Amino acid sequence: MPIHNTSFLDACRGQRPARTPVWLMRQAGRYLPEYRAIRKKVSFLELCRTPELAAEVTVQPVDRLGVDAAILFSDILVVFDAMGVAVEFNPGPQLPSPVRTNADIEALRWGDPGEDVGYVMNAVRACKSALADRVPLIGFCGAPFTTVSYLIEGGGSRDFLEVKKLMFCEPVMFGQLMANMSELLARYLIGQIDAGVDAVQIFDSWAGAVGPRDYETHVLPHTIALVEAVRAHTPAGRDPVPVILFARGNANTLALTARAPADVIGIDWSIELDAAIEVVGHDRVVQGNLDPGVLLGPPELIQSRVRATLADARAAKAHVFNLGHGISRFTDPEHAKLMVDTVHAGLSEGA
Ligand code: 1CP
Repeated sequence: MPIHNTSFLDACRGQRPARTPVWLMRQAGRYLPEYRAIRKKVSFLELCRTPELAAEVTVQPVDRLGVDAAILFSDILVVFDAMGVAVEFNPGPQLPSPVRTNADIEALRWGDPGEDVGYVMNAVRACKSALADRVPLIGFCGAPFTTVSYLIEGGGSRDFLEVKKLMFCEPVMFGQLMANMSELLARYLIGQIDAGVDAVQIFDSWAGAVGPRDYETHVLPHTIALVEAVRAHTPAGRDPVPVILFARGNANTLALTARAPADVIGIDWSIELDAAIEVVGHDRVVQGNLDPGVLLGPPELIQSRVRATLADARAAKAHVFNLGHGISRFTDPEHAKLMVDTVHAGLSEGA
């Protein structure tokens, strides 16, 4: 069955649909009472590993907010199941045994995501069936650097000193780890595509942890390899799926990020969207970039900031409206709905 609402996929492919498509990073989650109700009964990992429940929370924001795309409910770190690396969520991720030494790295398994993380592929199928082609489904993974950062730091980090120690003291080993991760993530995303996702997003949430020179040398080549491997894959009987690359943290590295041949460049909220478009080029499709904190403000402010972002986006080839990072758990769902409705209302002629 063809998808009914194609505005998101049309924009990803460089067209300007009648209404600007919109979805929110982290749109399924703790700001929604219906999500909290399910989380009272099951742990986060059980939720990720139970396809019917993952599908239920994936559809929740589509029902409540009327967004133009759904994103698979999962986490960037479940891919560690293909590597024999344990991870706990309380609620942020924690690794009981972070990977730091040569011996740790040599002990890593580079498994088969289709099998070892088969519950994600089953969740994709359950989501597609629950969505019944109302809107497209986005699959995702972490970028090699963000994923490797969690592996080495063992959780979130302020200064990323363990990652930098390995990167600067053992650059060859670090490069090999990044290359292996990039290949694993490519197989993981291709598995999601073959299971049915309509687009994929690569989250480089910690790209801003390194300076531009180190980003260019140690990080970006592996991100580009991942984007290229995924874009080279054409699922049987379907069009190639668009790839969105979202690298957070540093407007200074945006020009470098834009070298990646992603169909859509995600923009974080640290730069105004018109300035970001100057950097990435008017021939690119952009996604973003309302500060998620704006949704904690009053309704009039939300509306005016949404309109300002829509006006800025006119300089791009096409635009997918989104936040400039994940929605805060303290957001009033009514404010998220107002954001979506204001995007859909668009700008009046000449505004
Ligand atoms: O208690 C709970 O319910 C757990 C909270 C939670 C949730 C709802 C975590 C733990 N992960 C998720 C879901 C999740 N994670 C999604 C769901 C789909 C959607 O968008 O609706 C997605 C896309 C992610 C991706 C993710 N996980 C990223 C990249 C995006 C970003 O926000 O930068 C990162 C960095 C993670 C790691 C992670 N997992 C969980 C948390 C709280 C974090 C981040 C913070 C940290 O490092 O402590």
